[in-house]
Amino acid sequence: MSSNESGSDRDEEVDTIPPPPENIELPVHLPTSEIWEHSFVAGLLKRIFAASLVGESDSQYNRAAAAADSFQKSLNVKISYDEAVQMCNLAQKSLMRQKMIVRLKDNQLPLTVVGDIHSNIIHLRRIFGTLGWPGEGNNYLFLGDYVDRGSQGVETMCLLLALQYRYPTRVHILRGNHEEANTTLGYGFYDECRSKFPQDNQGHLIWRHFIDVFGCLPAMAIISEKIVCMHGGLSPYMDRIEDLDQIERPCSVPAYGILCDTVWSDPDPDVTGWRLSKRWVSFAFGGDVIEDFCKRNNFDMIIRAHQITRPMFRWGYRWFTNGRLVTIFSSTNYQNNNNNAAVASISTKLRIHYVTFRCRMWDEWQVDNVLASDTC
Ligand SMILES: [Mn+2]
Repeated sequence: MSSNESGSDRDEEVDTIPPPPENIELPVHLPTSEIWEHSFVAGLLKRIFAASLVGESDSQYNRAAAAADSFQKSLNVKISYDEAVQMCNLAQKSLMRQKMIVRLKDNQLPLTVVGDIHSNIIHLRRIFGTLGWPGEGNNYLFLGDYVDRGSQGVETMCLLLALQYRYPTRVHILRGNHEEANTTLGYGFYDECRSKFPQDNQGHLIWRHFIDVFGCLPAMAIISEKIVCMHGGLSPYMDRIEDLDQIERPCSVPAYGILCDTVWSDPDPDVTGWRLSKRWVSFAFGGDVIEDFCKRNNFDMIIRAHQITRPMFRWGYRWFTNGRLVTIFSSTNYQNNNNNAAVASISTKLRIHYVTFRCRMWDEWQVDNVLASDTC
């Protein structure tokens, strides 16, 4: 595969939300040896798959609420404190069976790579409804940033953890910079836990459980030895990929170093080499760094998430360095930006096809009138 070749694939646009499967029996397409059967996990998945949408039609954003987008709507599913605790406990064990770097083989293709979700569980379900429910023949790799900046981080996290538990060879979830105590304290997930579980100290305790899970998440995936995926980007401290494998989990994301950069750094077309990041954490790196890294490690390309910039609003993804790196962002209407969103689908022949999900407000708003957000 050459990365330019994959860039020329015809893109597909999707602007409908498929209904949840009518038969909410979970798919049994896979051999039973690949399914970790657990009645609690299966029950939770069925409930989330079958849940209806509820709109906040009284809001001042009536028009948007009527649109079939995530904006001002939520998924009607209630997860109890005990259920969330149980899911976290199971997830930790499941995640710790994997290494810090997940190595996906040819028999784990086709694979859909998904970028930032940020608590937008409705859009997450829309992705599954369009590209196939997990366990039905399509595999998934998530690049982190599941929580914060939205209202259903608990539900999003429980859905992803349940899927990873049930289909451990078919669903993989990596760590983003928001899967960390400090970030969740500042961007909404901690407050969401407190408001959803107000009794006693349950909100704080459930947040602690999720933080323990975050500490177990792997930080990088390598697909067929050719495509490397992470949330943020490269690190000047990482000579060889294997350096990341040396970090012991559970762990927090430190203020500097390989793991910090893997979840925080960004490519920058105006930079040569390394420069301190405008985020005040980690670095920005240039195209020369990307080329050098791919050559040294024999990779074709890098797929990462972590950013939504104005040029990405139309298609949800953006190329750097002649297609050697691509950024994907997978949540529509992020922070009311009316942006479209994309996922990258990788075929069994390692050809990449981008699917853009249309934000319902896209046609009605002029992109020039809204502020670009550069931080995720
Ligand atoms: Mn991020």
